[in-house]
Amino acid sequence: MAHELAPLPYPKEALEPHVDAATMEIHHGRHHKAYVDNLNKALAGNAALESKSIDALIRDLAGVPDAIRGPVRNNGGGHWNHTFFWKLLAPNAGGSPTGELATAIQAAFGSFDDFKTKFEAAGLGRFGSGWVWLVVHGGKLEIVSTANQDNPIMGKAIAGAEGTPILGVDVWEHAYYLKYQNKRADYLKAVWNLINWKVVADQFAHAK
Ligand code: MN3
Repeated sequence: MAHELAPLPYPKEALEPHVDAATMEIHHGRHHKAYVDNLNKALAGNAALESKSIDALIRDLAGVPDAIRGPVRNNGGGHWNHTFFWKLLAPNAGGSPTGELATAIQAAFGSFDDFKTKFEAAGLGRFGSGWVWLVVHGGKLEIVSTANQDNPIMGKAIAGAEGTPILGVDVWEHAYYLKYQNKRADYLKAVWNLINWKVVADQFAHAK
C-alpha cells in the first residue's frame, strides 16, 4: 500500500495572513508531495517495508536496509513531520493551552510566555533546515530541535533528540521565505496565532 498525500485539512488560504496561500500551496502540494513520492520510490519492491505505517517505519530505521535508509529517513521523516504539522495548525486558533497541558508547560518552563520564548529560540538556533519540537520525554516536557527531516521518534542516535512530539514547527526556509524572507523569528512569532492547542492537548494526553 503506497503512502498517500492527504489533502490539507483547511483551504490553502485559511492561514492568512500568518502563513500565505502561495506558501501553503507549494509547501503541501510540492514539498510534501515530493517526500511522499520519493518515499514510495525508495520502498518500491520491499513488501515488508511497504506494509508498515509511516510511524512504524521511521521509528525503526535500523530495520531499513542500508541502501535505502537515507532516502527513507529523509522522505519518510518529511512525510511524518508535515502530516503532523498540518494538523497542528488551524485558522482562528492560537491563544493559550488549558488544563493539564497548561499546568505541565508552567511546571517545565516557568510560564507559557517563557515556553514560547524558549521554543522560538530553539527554532532560531537550528542552523539551516530542520524542526523545533515540544516533546514528552521520560514523562516530562522538553523543547528539542532536529536537522533536516529528522524526528525525535527516530531516537537520539539518529536524530540527536528523543521523545514523543506533541508540537512541531517547520523551520525550513520553504516554510516561510515567500512572506518572511530571512526573518525566521517573525515567522516563529506568527505561527503561535495558528496553533490548535486542543490538538496539542490530545497529543499530550496520548504521549504521557
Ligand atoms: Mn516543510
